[in-house]
Amino acid sequence: MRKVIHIDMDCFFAAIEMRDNPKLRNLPVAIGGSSEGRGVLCTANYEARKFGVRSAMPTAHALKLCPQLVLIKPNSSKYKEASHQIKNIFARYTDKIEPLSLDEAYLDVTGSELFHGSAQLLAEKIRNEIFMETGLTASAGVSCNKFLAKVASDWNKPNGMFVVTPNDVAKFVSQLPVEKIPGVGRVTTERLHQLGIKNCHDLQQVPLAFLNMQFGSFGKVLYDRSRGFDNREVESLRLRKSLSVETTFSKDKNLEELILELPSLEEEFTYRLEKLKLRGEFKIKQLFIKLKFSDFKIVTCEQRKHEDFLIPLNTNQIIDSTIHNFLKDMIVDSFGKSDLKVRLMGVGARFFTEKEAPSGQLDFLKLLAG
Ligand code: TTP
Ligand code: MG
Repeated sequence: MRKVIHIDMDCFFAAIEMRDNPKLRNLPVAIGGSSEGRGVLCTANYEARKFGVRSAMPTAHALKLCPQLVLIKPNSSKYKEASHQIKNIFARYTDKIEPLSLDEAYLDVTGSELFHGSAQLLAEKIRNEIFMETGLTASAGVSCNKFLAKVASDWNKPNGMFVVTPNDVAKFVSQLPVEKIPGVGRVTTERLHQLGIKNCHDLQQVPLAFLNMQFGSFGKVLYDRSRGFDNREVESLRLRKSLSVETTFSKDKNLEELILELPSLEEEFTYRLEKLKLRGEFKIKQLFIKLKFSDFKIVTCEQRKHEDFLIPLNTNQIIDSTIHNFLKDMIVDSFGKSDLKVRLMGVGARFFTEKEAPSGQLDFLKLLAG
């Protein structure tokens, strides 16, 4: 049985601005771009939320809802500093920390013997230390897996905490609205509602095969979460050693056709890497290509030395033409002189671990949350 704590800071950017300027404390405050430049809001304090002001809302619209709204431009260095402070506090209690963004992380505290193993008391201690050392409030969820801990941290927000014990799980999930399941956005919610499925109790009545048919691989996630199941590990950055994406073709491909498929895999890879970047710093050690032939034989080709090419610093477009050509050459190498066609192709990267990471040269992923 795991013990997971999910910590999420309350109206993070806005709370920092209110801390630094107490005059703002009782006013509706939002952080974001100006209404002239078609700006949007990063977040708003709880006072502004009473008027319906929300994250990602166009500033112009927010000002219509709440004309007295105090608008502040983002100060990202301050937010990063507070983010570092809270991560240092987490590190006092566990090394299994999975940051999800600047203000949010999962902590696996299964092995902790503090407070006689009470994760609830430990979460209380962490919230206290955050407040004492940063002047900011955090909310916490405590449970036996990531899903339940995350939902629980939202339960008594702001400045609150909620525990779902193993005995409470069935009762807790059965009344949970489907839109509370992380990953269920507006579109999935609408589709579930059309099917007459409003909460997890309704969802539990639906066979897995039907969910698979309606929602593809997300069907299994819905099936599990509606029962309170989630066996994903808390993945600390140090544990993350590689990232790969692959695709199985509906019809087997020859060499030329494989190369035509490369850009879409590169795009998917870039997208996944961008998402990882939000959680920390990753330095690529080695790229690789994987091919599975029609006889199911697998061939991989790895870049031998990272000095083989230099990835331009500070580029947003991670896969440029140099890397594209490099991957293309690896596909040609892996394919060799085969008479067979290929049913699956993958593109991946292995990362430097913290200890191995060279300084400087491969620093192209200087990351937001790092
Ligand atoms: P959240 O934790 O989603 O929001 P929050 O901390 O402001 O409010 P809550 O009390 O509901 O947790 O996001 C954390 C910070 O990330 C937020 O303060 C601003 C930033 N952010 C954006 O810049 N854009 C966005 O669309 C969102 C959702 C957040
Ligand atoms: Mg938050």
